[in-house]
Amino acid sequence: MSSSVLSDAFRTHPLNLNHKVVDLSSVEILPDSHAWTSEANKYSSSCGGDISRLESIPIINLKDENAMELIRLACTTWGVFQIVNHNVPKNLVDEVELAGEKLFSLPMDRKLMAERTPNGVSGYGMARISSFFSKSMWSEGFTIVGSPLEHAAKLWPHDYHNFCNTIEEYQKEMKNLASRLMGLILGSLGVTEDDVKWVEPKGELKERGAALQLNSYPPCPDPDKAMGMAAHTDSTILNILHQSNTSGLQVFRGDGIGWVTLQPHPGALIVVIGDLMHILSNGSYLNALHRAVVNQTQHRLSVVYLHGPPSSVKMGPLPQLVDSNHPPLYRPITWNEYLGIKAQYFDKALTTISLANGFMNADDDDSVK
Ligand SMILES: O=C(O)CCC(=O)C(=O)O
Repeated sequence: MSSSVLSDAFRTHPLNLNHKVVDLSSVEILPDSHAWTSEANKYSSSCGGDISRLESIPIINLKDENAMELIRLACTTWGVFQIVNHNVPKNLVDEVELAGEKLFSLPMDRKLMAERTPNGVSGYGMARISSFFSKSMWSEGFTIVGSPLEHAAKLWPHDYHNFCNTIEEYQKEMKNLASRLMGLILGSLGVTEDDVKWVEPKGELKERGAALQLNSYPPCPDPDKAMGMAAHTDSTILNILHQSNTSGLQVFRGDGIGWVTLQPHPGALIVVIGDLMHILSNGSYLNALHRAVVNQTQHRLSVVYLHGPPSSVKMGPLPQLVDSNHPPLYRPITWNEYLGIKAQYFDKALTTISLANGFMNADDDDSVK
């Protein structure tokens, strides 16, 4: 089900096909197509504001008895936090990173055999958000929705089992961790999982709104002018991100602090609050604006688990968080509809469903499940 949700939204708003996949490992001079300047785009690194060295993103021990309160604080000030003692085996995280390295180091003609089609969601290609920008990003990606088998068999016709086993094992661990995080995050909002039954529907991974995204950022000849992944918020409830031991992920603090680099912390996973959790929390939890920058010498890799809701559920601010002093800030919406709006309006998507703007269709007043 999740694959059809994602495909439908992208099929309605196809990718900008002007972006060609370029073999970045063989490029010695930054081509104009990849040169971001402040004039060219407000999302480029050269005009992104200060990089703060004074602030650091919270690291939360999930075994800490105050974990819920710390999560609340992190979600209201950052919209992102790192977690340790999360129970995901270190060797599995190492294996998934190695699987990603093996994939991205394949020759380009082999990777293109598993290329994502303009109408598809799974497979090899550029960052999904590329279609919103006139400049190309200095990265390549591989998206897995459901089983990795079809594409893995194209990449390694005789030897795809190890890759598939590792990915499937990691997907299972991420699904469990996402459920645990949902319990903690909802708890930190004063809501129980029983209040929000749709959060944990029974069913297989393939029926749920989830995807795994591998991102690769090769060394770049002119990193100050390039952008690994342009600034965006995630269209999910939350994402769980592992980054290899090279920094590059930056989070924007809107309260005058600017861009803050998320330094790799041994054994930590990063939790990024997405647009849908921002809506559920009635605006109190921040959907982190983040981007990935590149460097001249080191290859960087990230593995991102995207956790979304079941496709058919209309969700809006949780009723427990709404009263006469806290009117609902957004109209209820399904994930499918939201992905379509995001594909069209990108950073303005939330504004189009904001009730503060008086924007509301006659058929949009269903109560939240
Ligand atoms: O690679 C990173 O650190 C960022 C990835 C990301 O933001 C994404 O996949 O949405």
